[in-house]
Amino acid sequence: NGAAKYPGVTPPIAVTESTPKEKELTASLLDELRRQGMVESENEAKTRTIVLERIAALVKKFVRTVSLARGLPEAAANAAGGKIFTFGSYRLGVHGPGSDIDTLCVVPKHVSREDFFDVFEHMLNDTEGVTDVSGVPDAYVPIIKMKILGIPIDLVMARLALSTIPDDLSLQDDNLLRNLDERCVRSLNGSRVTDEILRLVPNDSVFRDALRCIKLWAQRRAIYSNVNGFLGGVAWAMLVARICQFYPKAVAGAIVSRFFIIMYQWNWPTPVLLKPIEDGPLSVRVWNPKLYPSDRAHRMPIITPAYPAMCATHNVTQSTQMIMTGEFKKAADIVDRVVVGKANWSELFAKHDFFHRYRYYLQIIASTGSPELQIKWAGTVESRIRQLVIKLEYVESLELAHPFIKGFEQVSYCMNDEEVRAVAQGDISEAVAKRKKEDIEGKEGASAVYSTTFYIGLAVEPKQPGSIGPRRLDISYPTTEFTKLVKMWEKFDEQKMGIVVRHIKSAALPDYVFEEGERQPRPVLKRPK
Ligand code: 3AT
Ligand code: MN
Ligand code: MN
Repeated sequence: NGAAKYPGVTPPIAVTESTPKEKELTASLLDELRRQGMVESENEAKTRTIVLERIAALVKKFVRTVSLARGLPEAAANAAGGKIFTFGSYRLGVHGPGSDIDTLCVVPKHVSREDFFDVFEHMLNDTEGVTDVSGVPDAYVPIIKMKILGIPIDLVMARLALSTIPDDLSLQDDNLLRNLDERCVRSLNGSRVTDEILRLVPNDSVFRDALRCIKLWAQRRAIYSNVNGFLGGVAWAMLVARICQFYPKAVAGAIVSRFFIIMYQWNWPTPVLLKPIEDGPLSVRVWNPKLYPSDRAHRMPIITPAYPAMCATHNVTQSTQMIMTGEFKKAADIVDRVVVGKANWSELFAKHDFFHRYRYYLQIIASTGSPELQIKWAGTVESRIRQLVIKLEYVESLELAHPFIKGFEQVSYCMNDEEVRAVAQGDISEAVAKRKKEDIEGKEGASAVYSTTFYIGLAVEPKQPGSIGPRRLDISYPTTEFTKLVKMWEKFDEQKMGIVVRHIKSAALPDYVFEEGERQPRPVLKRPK
């Protein structure tokens, strides 16, 4: 029985070995990925190993210290253990030179979350080579961010209902989740999901190479972002894993070439599953469109393989689905041409054309007077942008609302309130744009304004033949509703935070959205008669 040999919810499509031609294509694809700077040097890889050894040792020291403080005898404190697991791109083996290392530390039951943000955070601060330590204990997944030897680390923690954490502990058993704090269950999830994905692909190195390629493609095409309604790293990984399951013997080039056409033709909302959804020991929700209307609303469900199964693509909207489908098609066509020798792999990684594509754009400008507050405010605004996109999708004559995947940050030095107001509205005069920090130092009434501008491209339906007059696009309702929505944030303060939505023609896009030389020369303005 061939089917049972391979992981997946269906038998593979083909179990044949790749052809010499496909192997050749794979070699040229991997060459291209190296040319694109996607692969780190041996030295960097070594540093990462050293960093991980350091974290592992620090976690053990932390557990021992707390154990002793709780009155455990020396022998028991030494046996208490403590273990780290990695997840994210590093665990999948698809990290780039600038990537962080996402790390989970698992501690025994007598070590608390308070200890983590108190004892451990202090310990980190006192350790040489560790810099930029910052704990966020009240996050949905509480986290300590830091750098070790310059490499960014995201560290989360889970406290298990065990008195010791042995070095060979595996997190696969769902029963480990019993009686845990919700935050611990969430912290364990990232690692359990990545481990399960790796367990469910037939060949790790084929999966890695193919995923590296898909990640780079999605980043270049500006469709790599979970918050904005596209797909994040975990979702892209699961899609590639599913294609690997369909072709267990194929090489990476073959996986990539099948990927785009299969995803283009996928019969959404049929979910992408790497294994059957299972029930488990907790009373938590498992993704189930038959039971939950909100799960039924998922347009491109891609379901995580570890219990409790969740949808990794909750944020996809009608517009972002259309955009991704269009990108799958374009990529499939490029790959077809690569296969027959009429195109180069580099074409697949061409930069997106977001700022050339539309005639009208919405600018969403979030501003405050301090860098710390700005991070929080801009993050809040960004996380609500998909609500604006959904409302825009209801506007008659709007075909599509295309959110760009990142905001543009600026600092403007203003001499007075009038300038501050203008900047918050998106009007940065030449005088303000030129001003430097030193220019306002010590000046009374002067201040810095931090702003982050997000963009949404608007595709307007072509005018119906025979209709009279210009097409009117009324977006006042969605934009007003959106401003109201972001102002409902519990920490919103009208005095300190600004939010402005305005629509502009493409010619009014600021230079900073373009790369050097990317902008087409502007048409010469007609002189008024
Ligand atoms: P990079 O190579 O680091 O850019 P990555 O896939 O590792 O890519 P992240 O480090 O941002 O991306 O995320 C790794 C995992 O951490 C993915 C997800 O399980 C978890 N994660 C990321 N952001 C959040 C968040 N805001 N809340 C909860 N979990 C998150
Ligand atoms: Mn990461
Ligand atoms: Mn991270």
